[in-house]
Amino acid sequence: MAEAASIENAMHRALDLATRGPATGVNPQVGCVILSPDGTPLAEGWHRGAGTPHAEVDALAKLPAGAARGATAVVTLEPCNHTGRTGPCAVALIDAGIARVVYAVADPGEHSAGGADRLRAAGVAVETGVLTDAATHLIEDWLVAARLGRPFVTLKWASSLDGRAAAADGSSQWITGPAARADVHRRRAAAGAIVVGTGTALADDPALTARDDTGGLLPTQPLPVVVGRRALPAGAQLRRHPLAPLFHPGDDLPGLLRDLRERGIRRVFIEGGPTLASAFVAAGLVDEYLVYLAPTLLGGGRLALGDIGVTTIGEQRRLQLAAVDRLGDDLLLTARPAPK
Ligand code: AOF
Ligand code: ZN
Repeated sequence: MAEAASIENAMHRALDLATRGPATGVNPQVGCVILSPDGTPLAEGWHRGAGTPHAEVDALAKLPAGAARGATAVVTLEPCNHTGRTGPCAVALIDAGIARVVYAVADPGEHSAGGADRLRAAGVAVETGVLTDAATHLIEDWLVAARLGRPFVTLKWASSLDGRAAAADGSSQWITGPAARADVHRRRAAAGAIVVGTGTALADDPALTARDDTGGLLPTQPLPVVVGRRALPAGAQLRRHPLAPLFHPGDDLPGLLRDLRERGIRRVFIEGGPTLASAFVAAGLVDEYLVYLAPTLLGGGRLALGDIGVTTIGEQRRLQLAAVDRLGDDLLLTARPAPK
């Protein structure tokens, strides 16, 4: 039987293969490696997006009939159990005579889940827990959509070392340096939408475009979304965004996120201000926090967040630190809600 080290190597390879597929659209990125019983790679496959074969079927198709008998399939996502645009991968693996399946992440899909049970029922050895964190990270936006029916939400702010997001007079440009700003623009381009409140839209007159360091537009632009009831002036920069801004007058943030998901948006970037950011935090709708921390002091200016429903220490929102990166003279802290 293929040993743990060759299984882990194959999962690393399957993760690489998965990234060849599209990171947008309704389907996840999935990769698969088929190993002979002694651990030699026999075939590789990956998913190329909705309507095309799944990774397991893509890999099996590269083998002559009978060649997968007794083999191990290493796949980044639990093989599916449904007939959608393609047949169930669990059945394709069983029919090919696969003896063992190792997958990294369970499929939470309403219709597709249950592949592991189906494989076990057919006598296939099924294991999980290999590179699960990396595989989860790769498809985190798709997993949030499958579990919660909404896009993955990133909340970003920049603050001074004393935790201020603006000076006492409200001015906030610029706290961080060029490397941190370039990082924000790259992340804007990778998001489907950028959301701001009308307070920020009126006070800062942001363009909400994703730009390179010469000010040119990056090839993909997020949909600008403005939440609140106040109208923007005709001359606002946002009115010149290449995509017509979406105006959302209500406080119904889950409704807004559902609407964005229905438009095919998988990642949303919340850029403030403090009222909107606090509302997302209070509603438990933030999946990832990006805090750009600049070595400067603003004493007395406003904070990044206001009321998030925490009044006593026992109610604090504990986060997990996922990464610390230095960007020029600034730090980027990436944090996620602590698992419950
Ligand atoms: C797998 N392997 O490579 C992928 C899976 O509409 P369909 O038929 O393409 O099914 C899409 C669902 O199948 C998707 O929501 C997810 O649950 C699963 N994706 N499963 O076994 C794959 N891409
Ligand atoms: Zn499948």
